Amino acid sequence: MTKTEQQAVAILVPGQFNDHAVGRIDGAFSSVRIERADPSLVTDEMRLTVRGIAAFGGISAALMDALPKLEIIANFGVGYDSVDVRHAARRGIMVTNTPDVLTEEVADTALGLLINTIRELPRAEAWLRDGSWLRNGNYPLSRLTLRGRHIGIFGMGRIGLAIARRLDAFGLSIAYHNRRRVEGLSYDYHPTLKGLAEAVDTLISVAPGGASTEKAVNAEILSALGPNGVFVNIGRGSTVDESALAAALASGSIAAAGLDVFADEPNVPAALLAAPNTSLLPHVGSASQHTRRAMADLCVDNLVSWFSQRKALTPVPETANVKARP
Ligand code: NAP
Ligand code: 8YV
Repeated sequence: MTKTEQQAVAILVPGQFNDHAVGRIDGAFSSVRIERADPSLVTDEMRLTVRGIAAFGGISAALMDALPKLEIIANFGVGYDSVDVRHAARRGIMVTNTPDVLTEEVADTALGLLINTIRELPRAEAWLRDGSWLRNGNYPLSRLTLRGRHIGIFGMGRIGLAIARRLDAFGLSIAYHNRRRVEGLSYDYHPTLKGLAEAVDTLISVAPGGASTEKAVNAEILSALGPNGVFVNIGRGSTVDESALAAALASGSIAAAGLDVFADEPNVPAALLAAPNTSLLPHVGSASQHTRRAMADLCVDNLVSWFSQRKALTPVPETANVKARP
């Protein structure tokens, strides 16, 4: 396909999207904007012309079916649990994501969240800013410490490994749970999440969302961490039973939690907001201008490569065998 032919290819961009990505899509293709990824907003012209989607949020089977010419969904993010990828594979639609370019940023955020949770740094800063230091003296000593902790990583993939590398430098012991042992990795492997939770006092979840991890972190897993236990979630909110987490924090079944992700974003359960032993972030794991630009570039590079070379750069495993139509 020539550059001029490519400029006629219609790419649907639902909802708000990264500005740099939109600029590049506008330059390379013919972009089509709709308010949200809702099949009822698809016009007859879109049905006839849209061959790609640049996706920031969920893409349903119904939206795919409303677009008979759809060939590729380029997801802005490494996690693609909000895209109905099985339906895409059945329909021969390629799905791509943005691995690697965000790994170090998300690992940095995970470490920040872990320290904030354990050493109460956001509360200490609030103490300074609201005049409590002047009025009441020093901020109370933190009940918890990172020293001597045993860390369990649920999801020892790209980001899990980057978190582990950082924790190595902190001198902490590390173990992990995946469905499969990672070849050549010396950290203790636990074939079950329960086994991991029993062996550690600090659980960091960086597992993907989806059916296989839905509410995997439940009351039983949390109580296995023990009363000194800390839970940090930088993966997906759906992996946690949030009611059980709120109950565990309230009863002292675990000591504290740090959360960057929630089951129904941007809604955060009131019990987690009110809990004094939570440190909460609004899903900012990868949210620096630097990293979001790199994600935007990879998202758009996938579209460009698909239409110019007929090959995706970073296909998700479920659609890795999807071939471009002749
Ligand atoms: P990855 O390299 O694919 O790692 C995922 C790991 O999870 C793999 O090691 C996988 O091992 C394990 N896993 C998957 N399903 C599992 C299951 N059912 N039970 C146990 N382990 C399971 O992905 P990544 O690049 O590290 O990203 C991980 C996730 O982080 C993303 O999917 C996304 O949800 C989240 N994320 C969040 C942010 C944020 O802003 N907070 C940013 C980026 C990514 P096995 O296949 O052997 O089980
Ligand atoms: C983004 C993420 O915030 O990559 C992921 O899986 O969760 C984050 O980097 C999100 O994908 C933006 O849509």
